[in-house]
Amino acid sequence: MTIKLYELLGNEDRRYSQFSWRAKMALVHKGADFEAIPLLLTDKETIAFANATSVPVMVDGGIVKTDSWDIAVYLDEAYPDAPSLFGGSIGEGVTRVINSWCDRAVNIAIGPLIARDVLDAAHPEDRDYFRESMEKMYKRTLEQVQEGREDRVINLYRTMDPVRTALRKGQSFICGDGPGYADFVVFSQFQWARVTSPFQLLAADDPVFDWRERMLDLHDGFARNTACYEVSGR
Ligand SMILES: N[C@@H](CCC(=O)N[C@@H](CS)C(=O)NCC(=O)O)C(=O)O
Repeated sequence: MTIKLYELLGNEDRRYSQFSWRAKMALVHKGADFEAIPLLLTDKETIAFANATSVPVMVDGGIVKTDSWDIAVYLDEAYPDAPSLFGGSIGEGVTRVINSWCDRAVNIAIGPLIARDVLDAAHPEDRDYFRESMEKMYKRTLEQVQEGREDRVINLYRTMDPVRTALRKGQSFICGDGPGYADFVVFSQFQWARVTSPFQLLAADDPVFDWRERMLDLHDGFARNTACYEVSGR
């Protein structure tokens, strides 16, 4: 049966929900048959059946999951014969830490660098809502949040140091020789930026840049082949 995955629809078909990218990468890794259903940020009606106000929302037969982490845990439990996302309970525990670190550090490092660009990447019908909710969160205008980003991108470089160090030690992915859910979580942040902003986040000589390229190459370029800003060296 085809799994349904609700995600966000942006301007010119940009799929800009980073949490949905986590779920989509997990589904592709699992080899699952799934259909991505794009909806507007302001369309809460379509996902009301799930008691959700945010995406991703996943429907697999009678099972409904409304959080990216829960989707990953469900997929590994429900489809144990497909390639693993966590590699067992120790991996799940460690990935949970990566998930929190990503939400609290990587997301926070990238968000202010692209905040105003994301407004343009949002669907025109969602822009008022997006600006209002984001400016309430940041307590500043999106223009003010993004201003001076060239001087602040160093914060992202520093934030990524644990990943960079591991890659320099010779592992190709955060999960080791092959990718797992921890890679999808961190990658989702860079994919969000790639889909919404032309701003250069990574230098081409950064090992994190090469890792991001490997992530984009997975599954015949599944993540590469999406509406985005493709600028070399970012
Ligand atoms: N913890 C949730 C977060 C989901 C989330 O915040 N999704 C955003 C899009 S990336 C959303 O739908 N926001 C709804 C809104 O701002 O109204 C998860 O991991 O799934």
